Amino acid sequence: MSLEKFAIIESTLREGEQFVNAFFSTAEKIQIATLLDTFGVEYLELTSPLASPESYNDCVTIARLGLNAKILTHTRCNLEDAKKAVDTGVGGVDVVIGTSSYLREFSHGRTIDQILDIAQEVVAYLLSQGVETRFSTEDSLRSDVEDIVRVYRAVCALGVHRVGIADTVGVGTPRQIYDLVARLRQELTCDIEFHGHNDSGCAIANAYAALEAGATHIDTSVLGIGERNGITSLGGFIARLYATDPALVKKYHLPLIRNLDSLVARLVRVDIPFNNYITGFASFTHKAGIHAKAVLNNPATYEILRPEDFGLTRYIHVAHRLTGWNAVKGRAEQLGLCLDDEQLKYLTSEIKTMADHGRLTLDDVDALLYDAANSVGD
Ligand code: HCA
Ligand code: CU
Repeated sequence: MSLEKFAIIESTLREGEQFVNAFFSTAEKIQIATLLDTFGVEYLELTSPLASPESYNDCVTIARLGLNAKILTHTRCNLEDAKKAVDTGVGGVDVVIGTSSYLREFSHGRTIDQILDIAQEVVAYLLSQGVETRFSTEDSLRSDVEDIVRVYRAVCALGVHRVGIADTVGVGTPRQIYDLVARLRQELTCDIEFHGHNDSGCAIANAYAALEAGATHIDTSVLGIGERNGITSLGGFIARLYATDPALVKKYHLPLIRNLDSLVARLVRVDIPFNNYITGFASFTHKAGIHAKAVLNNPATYEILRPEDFGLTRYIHVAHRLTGWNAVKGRAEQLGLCLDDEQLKYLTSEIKTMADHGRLTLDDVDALLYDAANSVGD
């Protein structure tokens, strides 16, 4: 497994801009880019300079910010686009062309032989300009493997830095991705990037499988925003790696995930989903009595992510009918109240009965605990 050596290509400012609600002003792009850079991603991918005049200017501006992350832009695989990309002064260019029969037939209309020619022409040009160069096939999962291997071999022979595979429609399973990357790893000496959409919920697992099979670069976006329902989420990918071994992500400034998720959610006008990795509002909330008891004794019983490492805190939810007396005791201790075990057990049964009749709040529970503590000795 090559999990230790990987880089993140953060595409919130490219794939993320393709999310239905996304519109980022130049100032907002700079804010996102700067925060991602402080977080520690190795690359930032920006929208094609051909998309609009402002997109061109934004590439120039962000390339000149002097960030640690390498600035990439993303274009179609033709010479005109590649030249414009180089003109912006970015450090690298990601080119992509569709190789599936769907895209060959219904999008650009080229044959594999024509793709081979244009790929070599564009890659040779980009390399001659001294920029880091990546060549990727769109819809790789629905392309003929032998076709894409042939094209990758040709660009690899020219010295391309990276080839990319893109699960453009989110159809791949972890096993398919693993097998495809493993095959490419055998065939090629250059780096391998994976870009995966999340239409069937596999984007994070697929990115992880790609790494296990020898991929070196993974595309992400904050909250996973992108075309349709998006791609591998930055926070989710980090959670996946951390769960394997926290050392894998110690190069990143983990507490900034919360800032990144909040910033991007605000800018694209969505709430952070309740079940989001790390930053969902319920991500570190424990509810059932059995869970609460064990977590109070040792959080590792039910937590593979330590909230402290992400600048977050756990919450034990006590105001409901699944609660247990250890959780109630924990709450009484937080409030500095002196109640013995018998009282706590009695109060727990009271809470359960009250909760059977409707929603309880923490204030309701606190009031009960305060009353009981104040009446001691009455
Ligand atoms: C796109 C398609 C793309 C490209 C991915 C890549 C995809 O919207 O341009 O360059 O690796 O999912 O295929 O995002
Ligand atoms: Cu994509």
